[in-house]
Amino acid sequence: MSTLTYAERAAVHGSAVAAKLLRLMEEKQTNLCASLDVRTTAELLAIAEQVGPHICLLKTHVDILEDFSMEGTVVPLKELAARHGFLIFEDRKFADIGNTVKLQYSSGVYRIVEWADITNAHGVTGPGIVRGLKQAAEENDVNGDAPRGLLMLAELSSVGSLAHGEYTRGTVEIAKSDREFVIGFIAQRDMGGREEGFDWLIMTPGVGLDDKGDALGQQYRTVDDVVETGSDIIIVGRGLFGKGRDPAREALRYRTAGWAAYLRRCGRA
Ligand code: S5P
Repeated sequence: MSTLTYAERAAVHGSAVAAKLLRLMEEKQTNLCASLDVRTTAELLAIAEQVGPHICLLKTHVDILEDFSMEGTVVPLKELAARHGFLIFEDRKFADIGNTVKLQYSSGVYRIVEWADITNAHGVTGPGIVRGLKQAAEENDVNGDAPRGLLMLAELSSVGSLAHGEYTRGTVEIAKSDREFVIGFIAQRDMGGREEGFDWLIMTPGVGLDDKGDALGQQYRTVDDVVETGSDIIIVGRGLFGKGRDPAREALRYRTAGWAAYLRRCGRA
């Protein structure tokens, strides 16, 4: 795993969006990504406002929202992102042939490519998925001011996941097909690649300090555990806002734990 600081990595990173994210992590001193699986735009924006000062990234599942619209949801969310200084990650988990995912990324109700800095994809369909998504990202970025990055789903947090062994290795090979657009992985541990010149960001969901899991197969690991095994960004959802929790307080708690674990890993603690 990387023992460099986020600032050191930002300075030389080949992806504009990864460099931007790493820079703001260092400036804000946070490696926390808030995952807000909520049903209404009002809830999304209210929690985003509370956790905004503590996060580097906000992860959405916009297809859960009952009232999504570009004007009502995306515009205020982008305003919050600019005000608090965080990027937006739509957890779309694309999993189709290149031509189809290109359309899913750029059209329909959500037009994800227009507003999400980062999205993600499964490797199951092969490297065409990266090419299709990249074409949509390039076509959207006509002015060169909308850099986009893709994470590949190398491993999953849920019980009985099939994403391990050969599947994970194959997904890492797909990630190597595009050095600039693929910025890293959703994974539970480091995925290597540094000897070949890759500096992938590892983002890890399934993080919780108070619960072990849920009734539907989710499994939680602690902040220290995931950062020690190579996670660069901790993704926390219900740990922040579930069970009547106070999102601002919990975000500060996870942020503090995540930053301390990162400093220890870099030998700076
Ligand atoms: O392996 C995974 C990958 C993802 S992206 N396991 C996950 O749980 N996720 C996502 O992370 C999931 O879709 C959800 O949005 C979030 C975890 O939410 P929590 O409430 O369990 O922290």
